[in-house]
Amino acid sequence: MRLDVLTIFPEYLEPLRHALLGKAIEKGLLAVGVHDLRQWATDVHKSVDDSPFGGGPGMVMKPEVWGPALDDVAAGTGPATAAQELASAAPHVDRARHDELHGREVAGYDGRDVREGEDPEAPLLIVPTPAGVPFAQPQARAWSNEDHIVFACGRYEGIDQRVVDDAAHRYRVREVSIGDYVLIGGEVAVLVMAEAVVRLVPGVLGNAASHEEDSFSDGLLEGPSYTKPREWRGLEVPEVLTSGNHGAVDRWRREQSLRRTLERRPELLEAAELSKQDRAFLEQIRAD
Ligand code: 6GU
Repeated sequence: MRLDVLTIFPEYLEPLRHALLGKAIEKGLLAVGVHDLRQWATDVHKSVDDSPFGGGPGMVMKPEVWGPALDDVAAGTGPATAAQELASAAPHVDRARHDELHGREVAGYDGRDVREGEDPEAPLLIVPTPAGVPFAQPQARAWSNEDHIVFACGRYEGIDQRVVDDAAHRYRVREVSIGDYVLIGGEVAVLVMAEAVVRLVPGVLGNAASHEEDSFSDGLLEGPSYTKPREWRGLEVPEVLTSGNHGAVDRWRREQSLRRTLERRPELLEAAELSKQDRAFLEQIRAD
C-alpha cells in the first residue's frame, strides 16, 4: 500500500514513522510520501489560500494550487516525485512480535469501497473535513485493500469545492469526518485514519484473529482485560478468567461486551447481531 499526504505542515505527519506504521514501512508493506502543498504555489509569496466568495470569516484554499498538486500526486509526476519518503524511526529489529508467533494465516478483509460509475483502479482520495461522512471501522476495513490512498489536508475554512468535484475525474473521492468536533486542519485526522487502516493490512499486525475481538468488529464494544497479578491493590481479577473453563470465559466476555455496549453506546445494539441468549441477558440487566 502507498499513502501520499498533501499538507502545508509536513512535519505534522512525522508520527507516521513510528510504532506500527514504522514497522509496516520497514517490512515493505507500506510506503508513505509527504508533500508540501506550497511546492505547487504559483506566486512569489507561495500563497495557498484566499478570501471566500460571498464573504465571511476565514480563508479558502486555492484551486490553482490544489488542482496541479492532486494531478501530480495521482500520476507521480512534477514536485510529487521529490516527496519526502518517510523511513521508519525504529532501529531495525528482526524480532517477531508476540502475535506473529502463533503461526496463524494472514488474511485480508473482503470488499472494497468502489461506487457505481467509478473506476476501481483509480486511487482513493480522502479529504478530511468536519462536514464529511463519518469514518468508522467499515471504511478502515475496505480501505485496507487499497493500493494507493491520497490524503488532501485542508486548513482554514476548507478547500474550494471545485477541487473536490474535479478530482473525481482521476480519483474515487471521499470527504470524511473523524467525529463531531472541529479540528484546525485535516493532519491529525489523517494520522487517525492511516493508523486505523494500516493496522488491518495483511502482515502488519501479524494475524487477523487479533482484529476479530476488536471493539466494533462484531458491532459491540470490547469488554475489560486483565493480566497478572491475580490480586493487585486489593482488587481481584474476575474469578471466571482463572477458572480454566473456556466456555464460561467466552460467555462472560460476551456478557461484559453486551453490558458495556448497553451502558456506553446503546445505539450500537440495534445493528449488532444478537443471539437469543444475548437478548435475554440484556433484558435481565435492563430489569436490574
Ligand atoms: Cl476529518 N477534519 C477536520 N479539519 N476537522 C474534523 C475532522 C476532520 N473530523 C472532525 N473534525
